[in-house]
Amino acid sequence: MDRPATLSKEAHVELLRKLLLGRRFEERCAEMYALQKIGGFCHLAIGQEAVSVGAMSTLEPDDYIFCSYRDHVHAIVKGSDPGRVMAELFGRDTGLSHGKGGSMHLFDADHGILGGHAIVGAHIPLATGVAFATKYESRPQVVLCFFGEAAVNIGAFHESLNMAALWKLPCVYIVENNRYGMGTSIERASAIYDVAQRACAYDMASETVDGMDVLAVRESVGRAVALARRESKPTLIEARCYRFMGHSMSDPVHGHYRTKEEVEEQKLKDPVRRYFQQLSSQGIIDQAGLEQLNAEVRTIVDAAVEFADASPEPPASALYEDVYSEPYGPYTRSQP
Ligand SMILES: Cc1ncc(C[n+]2csc(CCOP(=O)(O)OP(=O)(O)O)c2C)c(N)n1
Ligand SMILES: [Mg+2]
Repeated sequence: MDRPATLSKEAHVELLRKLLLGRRFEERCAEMYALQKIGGFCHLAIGQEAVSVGAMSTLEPDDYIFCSYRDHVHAIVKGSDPGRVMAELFGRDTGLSHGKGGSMHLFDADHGILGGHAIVGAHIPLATGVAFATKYESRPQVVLCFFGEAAVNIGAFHESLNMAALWKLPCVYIVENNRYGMGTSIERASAIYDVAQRACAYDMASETVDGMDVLAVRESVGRAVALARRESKPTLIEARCYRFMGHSMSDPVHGHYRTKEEVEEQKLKDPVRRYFQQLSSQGIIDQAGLEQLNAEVRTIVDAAVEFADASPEPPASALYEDVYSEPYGPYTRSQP
C-alpha cells in the first residue's frame, strides 16, 4: 500500500513503536504467566496488533473504546499506563481495576477505555448505549467497539446494529476476524464467512480490511470514524487477522483445530515485521532505528513488570468495595 501523504515520518515511526510495544508487552505477559505471576485467564493478541494500533491511531484522546478479553494492547495503545495494566494482570492494588478485574477486565475511564469484557459480545450493546449517550448529549466523541468474529452470531450484535443504524449512532463496530472462536473455525460456526456482509441487513456502511496491515486498518477505520463524527453514522468493519498464540495461555498454539503449517504461513504476514519492512524500503527507518525502538519499548515493559511486582495485593476489605456503584454523573436523580 502507498504511504498516505497525511502521515509524517515521525507518525509512521510512532505507529511502529506502538506495534512493538504491544508485541513486547505481551511476550512478557506470556513469560509472567509461565512464572505464575499472572493467574486466571490471559488471552494474548500477538499477531493481531495492527488492528488495535491502526484503529486507535484515528481517535481523539477522549473517544471511547470497548473491547473483548483480548484487551492488553488496546488499553496500552489507547493510553493506559503499561505499569498499571501489568499490575492488573498480577492482581495488584495498583492495577487499573485494583487487581480485581484481571487480564480480561481492563477499565480506564480517564482514557476512554470502558472494558475489557469477558462475556462474548456482551459489550456490543454497552458500546451502542454510550454512542447513544454522546449523541443525546451532543458531545463530539465516537465509540470504537472491538469484538471477535464469533460474537456476530449472538443476538445482542444484531439488536445493537439495528438500533445503531436506525438511530444513526456514532459507533464503529470492528470485528477482529482471526478465523477462530476458541477451537471452532468460522466455517464451522457461521452461515456466511464474509462478516462485513452482515451490515447489509441494517443498511449500514461496511468495509473489509486486511487486519495484518496497520496502514490499511488506519485508512478504513479513519473513514468510519469520520462518518461517525461528521454524520453520526455507524460502520461495521471486518479486519481479517490471525492470532499466533493459542486462544488463551492455557491452550496450545495449534491444538487439533489448525495445523502448524497454517500458523507458520500466517506468521509470514506478521504485522510488525511487515510494517518495519515497508518503512525500511521507503527509507523511513533502518535496522539500527528498529533496534533503538525495541530498546525503548523493552525499558517500558521492564519498568511495568518491576512496578507490578513491587505493588501490594489489594487488602481483604477490598472484597466489599465497588460491589454496587454509587449513582453519579448527569443521570443521577436527586435524592428525596
Ligand atoms: C456468551 C459467552 N459464551 C461463551 C463464552 C466462552 N468463550 C470465551 S472466548 C470464546 C470464543 C470467542 O471467539 P471470538 O469472538 O472470535 O474472539 P477471539 O477469542 O477469537 O478473539 C468463547 C466461546 C463466553 N465467554 N461468553
Ligand atoms: Mg476469533
